[in-house]
Amino acid sequence: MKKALITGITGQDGAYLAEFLLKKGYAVHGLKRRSSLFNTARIDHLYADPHEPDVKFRLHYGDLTDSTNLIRIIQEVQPDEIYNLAAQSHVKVSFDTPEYTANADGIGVLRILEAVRLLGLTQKTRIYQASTSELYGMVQAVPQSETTPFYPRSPYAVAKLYGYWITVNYREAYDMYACNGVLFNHESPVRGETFVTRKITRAAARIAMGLQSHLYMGNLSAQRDWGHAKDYVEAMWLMLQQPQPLDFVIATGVTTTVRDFIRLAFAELGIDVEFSGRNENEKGVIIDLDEDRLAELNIDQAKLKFGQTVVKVDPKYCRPTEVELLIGDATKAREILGWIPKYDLNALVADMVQADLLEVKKDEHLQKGGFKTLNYFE
Ligand code: NDP
Ligand code: GDR
Repeated sequence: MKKALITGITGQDGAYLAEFLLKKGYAVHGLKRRSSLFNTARIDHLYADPHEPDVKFRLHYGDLTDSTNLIRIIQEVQPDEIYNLAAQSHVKVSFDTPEYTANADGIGVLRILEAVRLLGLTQKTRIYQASTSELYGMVQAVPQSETTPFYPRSPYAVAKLYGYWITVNYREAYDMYACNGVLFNHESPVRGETFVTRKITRAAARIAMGLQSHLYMGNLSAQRDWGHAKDYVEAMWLMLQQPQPLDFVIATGVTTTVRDFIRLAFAELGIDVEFSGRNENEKGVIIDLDEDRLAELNIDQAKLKFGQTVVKVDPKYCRPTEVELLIGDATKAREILGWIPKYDLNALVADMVQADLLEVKKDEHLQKGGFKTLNYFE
């Protein structure tokens, strides 16, 4: 039985990857940070009582900023594959916590590679490094592929640039099987609530149900190549099953503005939104309601009004330096890995919006029963 160690197992990708590897028959070990509240909501369905014999899913307390702890866990687990997904992964937050982000997202990668080298596991353990389309930053050429030059635009991207190159360097210097997946944005119903897609789908569902009146956004013109996390974790695994370690771009090849993602999310609920105004004064307004769709989803139309402003701009959500346009060329992954995504943008939006609508309906029941629900929207 193959053993995998996933750092960042409590995050979006970690959860999907753990589920994927367990289905493939792997024993899955995960690195989990200590926190004052449980932080395992995304992987609770995979949990197995560690007191039972032959448990295939185990968690270890650890942190990418603590090398002694990483060495101990890797020594204990002796993994065939390490997926290094742990990171302070929010680009805007990296401007607020640049030093920590560099430590976890940059030097953290070195700590993993060094641990494997020091433990004499270079010929046994294959390593996947979670690299990112943020490396392309300021647009040099589109679509972006494995040969497009990097120009990072945030402390997050600069830290990930170090992670990218130290992975390449250890591969070349020590003959390690280590590779970078340069993944473009990928989302899902368990995407962190402060990333733009989830912020939108969650707010659209709450606005439809009358629990919130509008949504504050940053740069509506940014363009992203959005895929589904379920498709992307399969690509991570495929990268570690090849005869040679190579770096791959993973993307859908379709780019969309934040503004259009908002339109699609509301449209999934039967609400037509149009935008007017410019920059800070831009706003999104309800221009039509699809009565049949609203009825089908049990949404009370009386809570929605034509002309209601549902999107406003707050510059505090803009970044000091922005990445305006990402669109990936995943030809190499298609040709060598045989990787083809199953979800397109419409399927992704539908999956996320429907999941959030269900959550909001649950919240509505709780509120009617006098219970408090999560009410935080940054
Ligand atoms: P999430 O933010 O959902 O998950 C990040 C994970 O890393 C969480 O498990 C988090 O733990 C953990 N983590 C954060 N800091 C540390 C640390 N110092 N030590 C140990 N664990 C830590 O990210 P995603 O799942 O979306 O992304 C996975 C990886 O892929 C990240 O490295 C990200 O930068 C990268 N990436 C993501 C893309 C995307 O579109 N999703 C695209 C390209 C790259 P906790 O739950 O305790 O916070
Ligand atoms: P990104 O994702 O920075 O691409 O990084 P995010 O969803 O945060 O932003 C995408 C784009 O939307 C614009 N935007 C807003 N973003 C947020 N979060 N909140 C807003 O209110 C808002 N309004 C507009 C942003 O300016 C940006 O242009 C994600 C992360 O998962 C990284 O870890 C990963 O490496 C990259 O994707 C690929």
